[in-house]
Amino acid sequence: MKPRIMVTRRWPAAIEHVLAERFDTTFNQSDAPMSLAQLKAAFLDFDAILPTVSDKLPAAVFPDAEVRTKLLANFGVGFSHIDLDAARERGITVTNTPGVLTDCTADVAMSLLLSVSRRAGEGERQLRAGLWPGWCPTHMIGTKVTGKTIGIIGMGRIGKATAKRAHFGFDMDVIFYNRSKVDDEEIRAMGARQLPTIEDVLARADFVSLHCPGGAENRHVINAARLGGMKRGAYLINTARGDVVDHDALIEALEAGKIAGAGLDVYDGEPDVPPALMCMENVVLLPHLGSATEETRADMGMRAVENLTAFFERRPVPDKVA
Ligand code: 8YV
Repeated sequence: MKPRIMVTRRWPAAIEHVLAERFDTTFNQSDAPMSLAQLKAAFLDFDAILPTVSDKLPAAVFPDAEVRTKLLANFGVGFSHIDLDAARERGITVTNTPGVLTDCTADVAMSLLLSVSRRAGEGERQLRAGLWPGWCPTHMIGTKVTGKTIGIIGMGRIGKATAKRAHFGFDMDVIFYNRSKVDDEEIRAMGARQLPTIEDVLARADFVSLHCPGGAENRHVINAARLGGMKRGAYLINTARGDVVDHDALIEALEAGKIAGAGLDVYDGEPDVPPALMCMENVVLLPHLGSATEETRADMGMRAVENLTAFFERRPVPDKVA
């Protein structure tokens, strides 16, 4: 008998085909995420659930009764939407999809950095509205990127890929904060300097790019005090998780002109975005596009398939996080 699996969102056809072939697969047919009640029920009916970042799985969603689910194979590298302790308590294995979305997410970080500093969103809005007054020496002047300092918070795979793009592509100096020591060939090749505290990085960087995980531990890592400690006129880029930034404090720092702008791909409580941010010209807002390329979504799907296959063949799962 094939394992029964629940896929919470629709995926590219090729991935769905592989899943349907290998497993007894149920796809959530709705375009909307499943409700908490539906997710809770799924734990009783399916051997594995394949959630995404749009499925919140706090402890309350895990049923108290004996569950059928033995594996949560998350589509995505970030898993702060899943309560790992609740999973462990019920003997449920959790996997993610690391590595395959590194490049595309770093690309989005750089495109936010370039767009916000060169006022691309604002310029495009003006042009489309038919309001472009024509070329003029003082029209929509932005900030030069080449040769500036980028501060990376969280030097994991995506942080490093972003740093490489910034350094080798734009001649930027790289400074970074990471909880544990990072010292390898790639770091040395970039001349990247690890600083002891987040404050040290914020005080020196012209662009701060966030690449740490979300969840309780990093909630509001970027708060009012830290925004206050950024260089005046610096930019904040977030492709990590929305809860890493205190959005109210960010709005205040932007309104006060303390920082020059922000480029955001993720939001606390997404898809809701604070209305104040929507009205700001110096903010570039993307709808969580980090991994959204055909190639990467296919790779993420296949990585989840590998985890599922290994698990049900009783082999070690490649990407176990709990
Ligand atoms: C994914 C992401 O699209 O992988 C992650 O952690 O943030 C995104 O790029 C999303 O998680 C899909 O579940």
